[in-house]
Amino acid sequence: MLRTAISGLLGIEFPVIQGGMAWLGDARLVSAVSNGGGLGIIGSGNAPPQWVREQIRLTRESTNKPFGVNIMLMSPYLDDVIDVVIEEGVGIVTTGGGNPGVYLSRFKDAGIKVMPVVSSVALARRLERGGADAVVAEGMESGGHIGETATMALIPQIVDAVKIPVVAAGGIADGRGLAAALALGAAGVQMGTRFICAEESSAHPDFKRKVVQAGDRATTVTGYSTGHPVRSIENRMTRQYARMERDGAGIEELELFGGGKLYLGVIQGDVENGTLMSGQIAGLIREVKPAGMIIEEIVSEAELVISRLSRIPSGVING
Ligand code: TUI
Repeated sequence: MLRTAISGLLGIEFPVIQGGMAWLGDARLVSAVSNGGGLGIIGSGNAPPQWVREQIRLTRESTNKPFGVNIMLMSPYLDDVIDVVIEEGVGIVTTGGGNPGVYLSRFKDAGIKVMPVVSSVALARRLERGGADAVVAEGMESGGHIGETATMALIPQIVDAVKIPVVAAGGIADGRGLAAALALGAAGVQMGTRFICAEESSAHPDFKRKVVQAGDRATTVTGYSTGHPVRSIENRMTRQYARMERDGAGIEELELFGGGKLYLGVIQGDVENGTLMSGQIAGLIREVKPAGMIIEEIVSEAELVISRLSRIPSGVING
């Protein structure tokens, strides 16, 4: 059940993809997600190319299922990371944080399936023309670097604009979300925040606790003034950053202040002074559990929701 165009394209059992989170998308989480029938994605973020190569090799030691690498287009090591991904024979790439148009042919020539993460109809159209195999359409409910449009509005507009499969991301953490995404025309979902709280995630236990304890209004967006808005859990770091933005700090000063804060928060566990990138759906997450169980539960819940909806007699809603 629940096989879609995306499970066929990627060779995975369930249409559930793990977002390529910087530092957290390491071999342990990626292999757990892929072994659970989803698609694990190594999050290259700003990491040096050696780290990415090592994670690719470690992942292969722990799974023979498909997995991918997310390439963060603002990385200072971008070209070297692309070389590593091609040299290592990775089969699937997602991109984030920019327009991957100029790199598409390099990936395609290497036989890599490419799924850029987009937050607008215009970019989805352009990348389809450039040869993208699918797009991940990411709403502004997501954690990390975000666009402007919410998932509920973005997905059907992108679905109508392109012929390639569309994966929905942003604000999805359970089977209701997966069913809703399918109803909007998506072929699957990508989840980041839900997998922060996978048992196999290397997120610091204090960061996992912050996500589990988060309510619906726990996150905030900083960085509009730099052109790179980022959603994270509100803490001393985001309040200080917002104060600096209000006081007219320049991009350089803000970038200097923000530098290294993601690792500090999510790996080292400094939940007040670090950046805790997380989506709005953190409020729905109540416990840490194994990645395989997360996937199993979301798929079986989506199947239940879909079968309930399909049995609704016309005119009776929620009956
Ligand atoms: O990329 C993400 N989310 C991210 S990247 C990231 S790395 C980071 N690390 C430290 C500080 C700041 C960032 C954290 N979260 N999501 C995919 C995504 N891509 N969302 C939005 C976009 C996007 C933005 C602009 C895609 C294309 C784009 O194109 C602009 C253009 O040139 O057309």
